[in-house]
Amino acid sequence: MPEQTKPHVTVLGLGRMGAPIASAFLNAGYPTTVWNRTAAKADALVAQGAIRATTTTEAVAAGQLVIAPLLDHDAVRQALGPTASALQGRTLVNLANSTPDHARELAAWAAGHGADYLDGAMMALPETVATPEAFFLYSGSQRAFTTYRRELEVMAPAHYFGTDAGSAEVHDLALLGTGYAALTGFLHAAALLGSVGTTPEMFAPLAARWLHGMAGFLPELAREAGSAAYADGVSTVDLNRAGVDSLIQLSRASDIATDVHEPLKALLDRRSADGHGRDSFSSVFELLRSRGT
Ligand code: FVH
Repeated sequence: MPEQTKPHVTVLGLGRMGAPIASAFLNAGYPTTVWNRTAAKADALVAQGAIRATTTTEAVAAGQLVIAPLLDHDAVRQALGPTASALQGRTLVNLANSTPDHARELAAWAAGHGADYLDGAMMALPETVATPEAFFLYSGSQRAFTTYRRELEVMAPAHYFGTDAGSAEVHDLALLGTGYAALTGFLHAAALLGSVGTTPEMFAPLAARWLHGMAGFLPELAREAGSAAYADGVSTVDLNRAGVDSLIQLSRASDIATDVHEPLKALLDRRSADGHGRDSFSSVFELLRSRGT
């Protein structure tokens, strides 16, 4: 694509995520305007070729595509509040972490001021921006996603979850929940291993290898939960109930908190008591899913 056909991009917020995002657009040859509440954070980007805006209104007016990797919902409202009249005809991509309802509220607010709105969630660390390791989730205006997909992919591979602006945040929270369970499990294990002299640093590579293997188990888990077919699983409720029970007993004996695994034990106990001990482990899904689905 010739340079002159690239849309002008504005990046509002140059924190740990915003700075590498703005830098990625500059590296990709996009005319880029930047704004940050603490103005000095723009200096390095201006040296790289970015245009400095001194107000958010000036920043929004400069860009057809306005990307906001700000701290949170309040920061977005405070930064964008004064810019309402400049938003007409722009596409706003809100990358701040927020709730689905906040995303929907902003979508309605942006639409009320004549802007297309995409809500985004960044599944990335600052150093992985603009690498294939990162991926960003989007929902909201289909037109915005289609029109600016190439620009969105400058930041990270882009996944679209439909026109409900809150949907990207729901998927973001679902992924965070998956990660929290694994990471909390790791911290519990590291505490447990302290009693036999294995440090967290020594354990981390082993845990990473195990989690990699566990990830390979996800398609089977998904197939079973998706079709409610739990009869042929190789790893049953009762088998895992015994495993989790041993883990809790060892934790108690080692004076380590059992808070991480007690809830799982309670779910497995319930499944077993309900006569599903020989079903696959994945049948715990029946206790977690909404009764309405
Ligand atoms: N950092 C991470 O590892 C994670 C990776 C996954 C995604 N999260 C979310 O990304 C959003 C931005 O996070 P961040 O790490 O870039 O955050 P900071 O480095 O703290 O930068 C925050 C920027 O927001 C500006 N800001 C804060 N409050 C206001 C306000 N009231 N008005 C205007 N701007 C505001 C702040 O400005 P300043 O402090 O430099 O003046 C920064 O530009 C976030 O949702 C993560 O959950 C990050």
